[in-house]
Amino acid sequence: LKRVADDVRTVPEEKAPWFPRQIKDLDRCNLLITKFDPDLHCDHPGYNDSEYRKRRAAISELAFRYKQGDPLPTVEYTAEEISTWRKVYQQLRSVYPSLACRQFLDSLQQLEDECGYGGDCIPQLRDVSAFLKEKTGFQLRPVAGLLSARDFLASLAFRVFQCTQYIRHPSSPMHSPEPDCCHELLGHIPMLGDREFAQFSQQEIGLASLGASDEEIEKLSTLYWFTVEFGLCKQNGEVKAYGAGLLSSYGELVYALSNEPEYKPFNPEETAVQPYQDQTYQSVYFVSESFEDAKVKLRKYSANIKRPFAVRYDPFTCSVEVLDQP
Ligand code: HBI
Ligand code: FE
Repeated sequence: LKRVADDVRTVPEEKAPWFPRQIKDLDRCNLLITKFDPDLHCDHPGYNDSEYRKRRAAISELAFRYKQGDPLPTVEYTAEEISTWRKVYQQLRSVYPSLACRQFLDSLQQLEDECGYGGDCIPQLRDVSAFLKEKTGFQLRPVAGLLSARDFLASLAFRVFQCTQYIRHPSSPMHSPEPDCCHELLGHIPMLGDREFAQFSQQEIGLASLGASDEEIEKLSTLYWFTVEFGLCKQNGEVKAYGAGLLSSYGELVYALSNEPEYKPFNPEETAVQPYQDQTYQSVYFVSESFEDAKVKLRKYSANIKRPFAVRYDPFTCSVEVLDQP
């Protein structure tokens, strides 16, 4: 691979959409999708609750003001918020041992032992980020809500996970139409504490997305949906959940493993074009033969994404090098 110097570049990648080259460029990856915003959507459980919306706005403000490198903001959660967290935590915790994959369980145990996870308080992003940094090099960044797929995926290339800090409305503790801290802290964080999963998120999803066409982003985002969010895998002859959307929603977790929905073998070419909906439970789930199998197949898929350039992450400078095609 030959490195293309900026001044002699024959501009192949300038035809590609802009993408972050340095970790501080993530300050520009902030396109929010207002699809589920409680201020705008009358079926959001918080729509008629002005106190809730005010609280959400205050927590969003912390994310809007955040710049890469700032200390992560802490939130003093109210008794009501902690009570919502406790309900979610206790109900999910009781079914994890039988329904969650081994990597998730191992990592959650460490979070309980070393990072204060439990029903009594909502973990702070600052503590969780320090934990992840030590385990897998991932760090957190606060975000005000659902981000565009392109911006969200790009941050993974830098081992940065964009994390919401508000909590779902107390009227519906078992489900949230949008990501909230229960989804992030219970669904995503334990998996990001697994080295293999962290590597796969950065490499096969994050780096693969940089400068990709809109069509490719759409497909990667669908793959993300059916793996990182709703993936199932076999372990010791049993089907287990590793997707964060499942591991943070009691109702859907039980449903997904109930034999009621349709199951298909995970195959990236097919999975990437499977239609899905984000309003209610999935009607189909993709099952991989093992955790390893999902990784290997996704790696093969993303190696075939066509781009006029290649990218390589330099962990010393936290930046992405752009290389001409080998
Ligand atoms: N934004 N904040 C946030 N959290 C997510 O989990 C998330 C997102 N945007 C898009 C997304 N997830 C995925 O569904 C894919 O589109 C990448
Ligand atoms: Fe998610």
